[in-house]
Formats: sequence, C-alpha cells, structure tokens
Amino acid sequence: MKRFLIATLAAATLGGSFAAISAQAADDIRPRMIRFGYGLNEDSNQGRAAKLLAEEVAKASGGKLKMRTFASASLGSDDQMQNALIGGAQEMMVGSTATLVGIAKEMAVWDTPFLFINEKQADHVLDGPVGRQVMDALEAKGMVGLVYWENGFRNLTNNVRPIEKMEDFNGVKLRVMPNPVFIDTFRQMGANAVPLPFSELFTALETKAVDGQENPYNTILSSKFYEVQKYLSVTNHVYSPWIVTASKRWWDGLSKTEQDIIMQAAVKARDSEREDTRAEAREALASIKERGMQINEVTPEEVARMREKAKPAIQTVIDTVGQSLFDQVQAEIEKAPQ
Ligand code: TK8
Repeated sequence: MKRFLIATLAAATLGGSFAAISAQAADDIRPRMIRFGYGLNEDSNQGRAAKLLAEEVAKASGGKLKMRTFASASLGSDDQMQNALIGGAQEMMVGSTATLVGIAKEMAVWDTPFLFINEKQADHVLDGPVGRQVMDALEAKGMVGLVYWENGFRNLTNNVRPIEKMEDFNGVKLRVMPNPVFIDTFRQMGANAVPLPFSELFTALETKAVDGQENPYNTILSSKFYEVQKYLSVTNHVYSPWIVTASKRWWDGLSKTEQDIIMQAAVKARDSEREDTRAEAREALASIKERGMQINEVTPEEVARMREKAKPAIQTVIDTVGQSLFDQVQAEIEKAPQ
C-alpha cells in the first residue's frame, strides 16, 4: 500500500511537471504574424537587411513567427509607422532615429552635426550603454528599441550648383528630415530647409518642389536620386543611424523565448547590414558618377567653416537632450577604438 502510494505520488508529480513543461513549450513560441515596415525599397541595404531579419526569425522559430516585410513606406512614413507601433496596429519597423525625436527627445543626440568621424565611433557608442540608454527612452512612449542599423554618413545632392563653400547653400531649397536639429543645421548654413517625410522625397525632387536633399551614398543610389539630381557634394556632415523598433504593447505580450529570437535575429541582421552598407558605400560613388552625377569633395577648410556655423545647432541638441547625455556621448566617443 505504502509502495503503491509512493509510486502514485511520484507519477502524479512527474506527470504534473511534464504537463507544465509541455504547456510551457507550446506557449513559448506561438504562431504569430509580424508586420515589419520600412521606408526604402527592397533593393536597398535596408531592404536586404529586412529580408535577412525575416528569414532569421522564421528559422529560429521553426516557422512559427512569420515576419512580413513592407518596403517603400507602403505601411506609411516613419512617423505614421511609429504611431501605428505605439497604438499596437503594427508590430515592427526600421527607420531613422531622426524621425523619433518628437517621441523621445533623447534621440536628437544622434543628429549632432559632425558627431562621429568614422564608423568605429558610431558602432562603439551606439552598441554601448549610452546607445542603449537612448533607446530605452522609447519605452515610456510605447515603443521598444532593439538595435541600431547603419544608414550612414550623409552627403548633399541638389540641382542648383555644386556646394563647394557655405555660401553655395544660399537660396537652395533643401529637403531635410522632419526634425528640429536638421532644420536648424541647414538654416544656419543658409539653405532654405524644408522638412518632408522620406516617402515624399523622390516626387518632390522630380517636380522640383525642392532643389536638393541629403542622404548617404547608398540611398542616393538605391532610391535613384541620380535620375533627378545633378550635383553631389561630399560633406559627411552627420552619421545617421537607423533603429529597429517594436510596438511595446505587442512586445510585452511575447514570451521571453519569442523576444530572444527576435532580438538575436535583429543583432544578426545588424552585423550583416553594416557590412553590406559599408561595402556598398565604397563602390557607390563610382556608380553614382557613372550614372551622370557631378561629384565634388568639399575641402577640409570649408567643412571646418560649416562645423563652426553649425555650432548653434549643437546648442539646440544640448538644450533638447540635456548637457549630461551630450557629455556621456562625448565620453564614449573618446573610448572608441582608433
Ligand atoms: C527611410 C528614412 C531615410 C532617411 C531620410 O525611411 O528620411 O532621409 O535617411 O533613411 O529613414
């Protein structure tokens, strides 16, 4: 009798824990549809990384987590998608940090003109504790920041004249990202800065609603701006990160296993995206030239003048994000590998 009781008890306990484990396993990864939106087209560095991300998520979840990618702002501009994430109507996206400043002011620190001088600095700061801290500011606003991808160093294109010196900005109607620091920076330079979402940019250039814009080589190439722009002036005036984000409302409902799968895939996609972006950027200038754009390098002396002129915009960043965060970023830059 005693032996029987023990055996029954043991079976019950074992059975119980088995039931708990299998229920847990089934619960860990549920079939889910993830809508992932982005602004550039499928043939861009952004598009290639989004595709890889979707593949990695599918692979790691045994096909249960299905990520559908939506290119070319087909789910909306960066702004519209951000609001969809906050409301829970869309799960994930990748876009410019610059378009998030209205949601989390800390993001403005990345818009500091001439902040990073090379990619090593960018990687070190963005992937380090300060990068994480800035991302985490999104949580209180209903978004979760996962990782930074590379958009890249921005350069100018326009149809009026090559920008060789600061005075060449005069009267140029320049599209900038809808962001106070960008508007401020280019107004200081003397341009007529017009904020516009990226999704409206090609048409605005084509119809001559604006004369120019600024973006990394990769985007000038993949978005075919060379079809509607004559001059490209190399300034590298700011490094632009992209950020992969999720709806917090949705993210909080995921199991830890599901969150880990998505996070690890986002990191994998980040590393490959940075490599891809850098390799493409190295070849891009030659391709752009072949396609007929006239390219000029702005001299270091003129870049120095632009830096000087951009100082009030740096003060705008400090006023927006606070001196302490600004200083922390500077300190992290100091620690970056040479
Ligand atoms: C794409 C944008 C783009 C950015 C811009 O959605 O708006 O100029 O550089 O990459 O985020």
